[in-house]
Amino acid sequence: MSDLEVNFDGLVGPTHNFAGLAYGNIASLKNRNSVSNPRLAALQGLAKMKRLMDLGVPQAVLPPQVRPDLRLLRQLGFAGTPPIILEKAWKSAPDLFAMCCSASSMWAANAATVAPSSDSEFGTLCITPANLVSQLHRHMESWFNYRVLRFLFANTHYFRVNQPLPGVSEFSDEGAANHMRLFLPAAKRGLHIFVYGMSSRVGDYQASRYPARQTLSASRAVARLNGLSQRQTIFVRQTPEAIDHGVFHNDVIAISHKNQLLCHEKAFLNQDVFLNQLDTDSGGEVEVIQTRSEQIPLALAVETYLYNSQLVHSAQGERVMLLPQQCHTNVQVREYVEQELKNQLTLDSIAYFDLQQSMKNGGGPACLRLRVPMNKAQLAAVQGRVMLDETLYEQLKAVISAGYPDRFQLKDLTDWGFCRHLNETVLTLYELMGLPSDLLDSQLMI
Ligand code: SUG
Repeated sequence: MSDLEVNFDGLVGPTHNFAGLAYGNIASLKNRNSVSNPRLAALQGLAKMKRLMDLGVPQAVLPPQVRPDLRLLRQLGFAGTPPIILEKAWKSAPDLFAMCCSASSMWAANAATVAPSSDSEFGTLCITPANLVSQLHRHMESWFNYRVLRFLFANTHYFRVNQPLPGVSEFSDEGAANHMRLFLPAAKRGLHIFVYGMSSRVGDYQASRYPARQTLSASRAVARLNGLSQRQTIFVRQTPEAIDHGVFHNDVIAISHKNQLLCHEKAFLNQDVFLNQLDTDSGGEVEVIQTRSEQIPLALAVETYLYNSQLVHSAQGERVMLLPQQCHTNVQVREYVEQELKNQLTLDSIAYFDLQQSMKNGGGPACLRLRVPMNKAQLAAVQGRVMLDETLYEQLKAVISAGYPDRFQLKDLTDWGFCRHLNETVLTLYELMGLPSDLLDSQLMI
């Protein structure tokens, strides 16, 4: 049985910034070029991890990646020593420079899609890292994620880490942000919902304003790679209307936990048909809570990131919902959560988090974590010192407080001395987390 659900959160890196890189992600576009605070961003993310740990929910940390990514800048034709590469890129291609400096690996929900061993025909915990091909600043995370995951989940008796899908638009994959695993208590099995945004069928209604990021071909391939049978999977498409309102990933409009599915009524194309299929395929075991547009309009759901919340069971068995602070500030959303959802989801408590630095880039609580359902033996087989405990928490906090800038703009990274200082800080984090420094060699390439 995969009786634990471990949250692996991406630790925010020291170059966290607002470059407005993510077209279709309204918050990212809106905050383009505002001054960021990487230290605060990392501490806000760490505080969320600590809260989960205190609730008795197993919490792990994924390391930040090194930025600027000199390997990528070289691959794009910028040659010379690091200071020369940075200067050339900044002056002649500031957009590319910004992409190579993004700290977006913090949003671990996009790192991979996971199937527990109890669901997979391979009998191992299966992980398929996402190729993230829809945007360069995210694509560069993919190969590195693969290597980190291969390190953490190296024990092939328990784990299988696949390679990311081929890096072409037909297989555009953004990981667990477009995947929901439900658990059916009576049947004692998982049911996996794969959500895609793009149909390649001629004549199909497509989003017109913003691009869709996940394809059906990718979702089907991930299901195969993770050893999931037809009986265990449902593939459903996002509504183009939602995408055009800024729902660039499914986890901005739907959330699942155990056998509960909470979603907006505009989340899925032909939603009634999908929900009927879900009911049939689950033998009536899934409890669905749908929000009507009169209760929360799509635009408000996106603005407050209501669905980008986390639903967890504490060690004491309490049901807790963790939401972004924005859901508390907005009265309409707060009343909906506290007066309706609390009963419908039978919540014992509700907690709001200040994740403003991540939210300004369109990343809420759920974006920051990759859920890994596993059992105790598998958890014990994870390599590295990545499980959060009091000591690791204090150590990470100290390194962040001492080494991360509290005021940051992209231009700061044209100073190679400053970059090296940040790289040292990242290396210290790797040491603390028991991760081999050679994982970083390809990115440092000094
Ligand atoms: O891919 N933002 C990320 C946010 C990812 C949120 N993840 C989930 N929904 N699971 C994205 O759009 C903005 C970076 C910038 O503009 O600098 C960015 O990449």
